[in-house]
Amino acid sequence: MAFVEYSIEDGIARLTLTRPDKRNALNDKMLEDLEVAVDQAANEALAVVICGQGEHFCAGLDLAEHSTKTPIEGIDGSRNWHRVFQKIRGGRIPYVAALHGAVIGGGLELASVAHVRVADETAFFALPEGQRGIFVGGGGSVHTSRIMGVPLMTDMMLTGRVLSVDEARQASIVTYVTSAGEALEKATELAKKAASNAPLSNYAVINALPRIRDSGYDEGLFFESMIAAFTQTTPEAHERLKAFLEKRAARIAPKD
Ligand code: 1HE
Repeated sequence: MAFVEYSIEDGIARLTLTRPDKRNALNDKMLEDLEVAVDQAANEALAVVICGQGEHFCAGLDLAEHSTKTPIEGIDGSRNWHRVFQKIRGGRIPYVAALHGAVIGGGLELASVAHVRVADETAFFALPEGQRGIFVGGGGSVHTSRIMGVPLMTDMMLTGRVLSVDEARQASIVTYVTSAGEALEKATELAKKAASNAPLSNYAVINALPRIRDSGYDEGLFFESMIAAFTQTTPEAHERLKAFLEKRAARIAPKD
């Protein structure tokens, strides 16, 4: 039985974590299944929504499996997470995470590699690695810390602080909050919007923006100019710019 269900409709793939009896805790098999689904989406989809079945998005690392590992197996395991998560974070297509219930430990690390995060009001966020005697291993010290900042992440890891969805929004961990049960619908709507962009622009947003953020000021500006020139000289950009000038493209409307 696969622990990640894959479906696709109108170019939007949906990846569902399907281990609700264990609160979608991520074991080695689920990580393998996730990689298969991520690879399939890379070949078929324009954007992806990732979500969890049951009452919770994901309770993090499967602690039962973890406790039986030797140190070197632990390193291999963590590097596996990094490899699979990097396919999400630095792939070709945008991922939107639809979060609800527990978004804990490795679950928050998984959410952190999505490009947009939506949570419903039932969501709560924690990093109880310290309580379990372990450390983040799914890239959280790199990705999650860049999203919420080192001070808040340190606080959560040291004190066991649990964030409500409103606190998560204030910390930019999520950028949309919905009523209970509506995160998936909102995430799908957002994925459709992202999917309608030029694929090269999406690629640049996903792959250039984080690198520019991590580079120096001058290097960042130079890199930006190169990407801007590269994207705006493509036939797709020409056609999209022409469509705007010929009034064939939708106008930006004020927020209602
Ligand atoms: C699990 C896991 C898990 C649940 N590994 N089995 N993550 C954590 O420290 C979070 C631990 N989990 C919890 O705090 C709670 O389970 C929840 C808040 C997520 C959900 O609570 P609840 O009351 O709905 O469920 P439950 O009764 O606690 O759990 C239901 C079952 O799921 C139960 O198994 P059962 O056989 O007794 O039915 C739990 O043992 C099981 N379960 N969470 C294994 N995480 C790459 S490094 C990342 C490092 C981390 O992720 S550290 C954080 C780990």
